[in-house]
Amino acid sequence: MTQETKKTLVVDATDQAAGNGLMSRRFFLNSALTAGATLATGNAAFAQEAIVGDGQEEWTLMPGDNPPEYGDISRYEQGRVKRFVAPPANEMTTSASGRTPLHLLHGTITPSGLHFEVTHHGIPEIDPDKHNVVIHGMVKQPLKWDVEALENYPTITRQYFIECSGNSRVCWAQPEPDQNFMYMTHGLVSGSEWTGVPLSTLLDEAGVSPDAKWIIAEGGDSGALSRSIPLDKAMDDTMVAIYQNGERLRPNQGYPMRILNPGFEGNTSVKWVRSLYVTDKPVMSRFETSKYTDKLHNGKSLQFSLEMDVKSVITRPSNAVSLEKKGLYEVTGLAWSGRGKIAKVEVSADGGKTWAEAAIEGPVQSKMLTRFRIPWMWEGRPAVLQSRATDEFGRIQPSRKALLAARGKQAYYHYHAIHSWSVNARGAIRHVYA
Ligand SMILES: Nc1nc2c(c(=O)[nH]1)N[C@H]1C(S)=C(S)[C@@H](COP(=O)(O)O)O[C@H]1N2
Ligand SMILES: [Mo]
Repeated sequence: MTQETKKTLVVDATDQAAGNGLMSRRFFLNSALTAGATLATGNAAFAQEAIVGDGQEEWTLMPGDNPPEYGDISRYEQGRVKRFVAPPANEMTTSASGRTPLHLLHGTITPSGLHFEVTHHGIPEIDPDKHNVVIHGMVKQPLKWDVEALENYPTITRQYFIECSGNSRVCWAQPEPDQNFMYMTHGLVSGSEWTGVPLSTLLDEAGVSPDAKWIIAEGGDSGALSRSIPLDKAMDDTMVAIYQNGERLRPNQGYPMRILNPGFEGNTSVKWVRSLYVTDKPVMSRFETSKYTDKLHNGKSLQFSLEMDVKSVITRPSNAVSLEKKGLYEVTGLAWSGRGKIAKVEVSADGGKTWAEAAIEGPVQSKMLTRFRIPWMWEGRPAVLQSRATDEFGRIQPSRKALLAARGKQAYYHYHAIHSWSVNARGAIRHVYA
């Protein structure tokens, strides 16, 4: 006997928060579930007798495998992987990236195996017994540590995002909006829990000269990637990270130790760090001159635009799915700011004409991904879904038009405009410029 328990959902005008079906962020709590509303993507109804199927699936008949020494994901989830982007064949570079599939993930912590990576000279295989980081230059006493020595210090554990400032760069000048799901537009940002020693602790021990202003961090990879970090930052929240999500760093994330500069462009978070040279001027390395500088309209370039911007993106729904039927959906995504906490995320379903405030999952953490969500009643009409983040300093994510006007199409790094997903009457979703 099948019981018809679904009631029709009565949508009160007061539940509507903005045009084209956006509901109050409290809608799920207040009315939807008590009114018996079902999500358009929700459960299928079932007959009482069929609750547990016929009980004959093979995994119910025999004990399963013994636990492995290191757990892996289900073999049915093996498609949830990064996208590897190799250097273009015509370019004299070894830079490559692996991009996080944000559209397949939830929460705010990126699984370590899916953290994006950018490596300009490949991934060195470092023996931790033969690797040290040294602090030298304008200090009283040069010092060095291997990873075991760092373990003896009081560590701090914090959640931070890392974003490559080249993330979303296809959105600057590419005439057609990129449709590679989210890999190419947003896959160079990830969030992790990092554990390490505050750099200030190590600098204090070495005794920094009062005239010092910069720290030159150099990696132990074959290209010795180096970046200049302002001393103020180094004394504030920079850390030498040795753990990621509770385990030692992965080789691609900088094993056995890396610099982590919270909120700064990813390139400054030097992996495999081996040298921290204290000095009074920046080093002007390749990665702060020919790369990671921002070309302006007038042909000049901005250097040391280190802090990441306020940014957000809807991860679901996205162009990786299409809406099968009309009804209630949850729109969710991520927001972040390189300066501090996210204060507010607004969502629009009508291409920015009207906005509703999304619910934010707390506690919100500074310089970390923040998840937002809002209910949306899709009536089968065309829609343009957008999210717009504001940080605690009042920085608001700009429209693409405003960002292009301010920075010009020659810009390459630090793209952070509002991202738009268009939904057509059949429920197909595409990335659009709006
Ligand atoms: N030594 C070294 N550090 C490096 C890189 C590198 O190629 N070599 N890539 C940088 C770049 S461009 C970015 S965006 C971040 C990415 O950090 P992740 O690979 O852990 O995500 O690492 C930075 N640190
Ligand atoms: Mo980067």
